[in-house]
Amino acid sequence: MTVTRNAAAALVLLAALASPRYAHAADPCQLEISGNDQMQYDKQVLTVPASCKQVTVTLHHTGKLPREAMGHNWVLVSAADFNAVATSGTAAGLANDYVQPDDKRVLAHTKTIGGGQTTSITFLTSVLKPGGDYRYLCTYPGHNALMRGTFKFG
Ligand SMILES: [Cu+2]
Repeated sequence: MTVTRNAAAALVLLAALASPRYAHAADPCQLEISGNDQMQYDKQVLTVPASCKQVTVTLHHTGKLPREAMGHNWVLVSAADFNAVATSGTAAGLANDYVQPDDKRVLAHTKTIGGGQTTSITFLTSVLKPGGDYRYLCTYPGHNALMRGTFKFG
């Protein structure tokens, strides 16, 4: 991946906006993440303070490809369950949004969307332990190799 000078400058700006000084400007319990046609999320880490009773994650697909070809979702798991959930998600298929129905290892998940679409999921943080080791991933077949990140709570 090539990071241009402008992109680097934009990242510095985003980092500045995300600093505590500007915390009042955005609800820390509302998170945004994007996926693209290059099979990438735009964030490798999402952080939520322990004070959030519930969290909303909004996923944007900024690409153009349909969900059958480049579908993305956002699935939250304990780090230890990452590989098992990725495998059973693939088997579950698009009709189930690549998540096995009633999979207790899945702490939260969005629908699977295609280019230009947006979806969101709101969940209670009572399913999480502050300081726990959590990951998120896209369970569309093969995507978790690139589309993964760390979810920090508390
Ligand atoms: Cu994906």
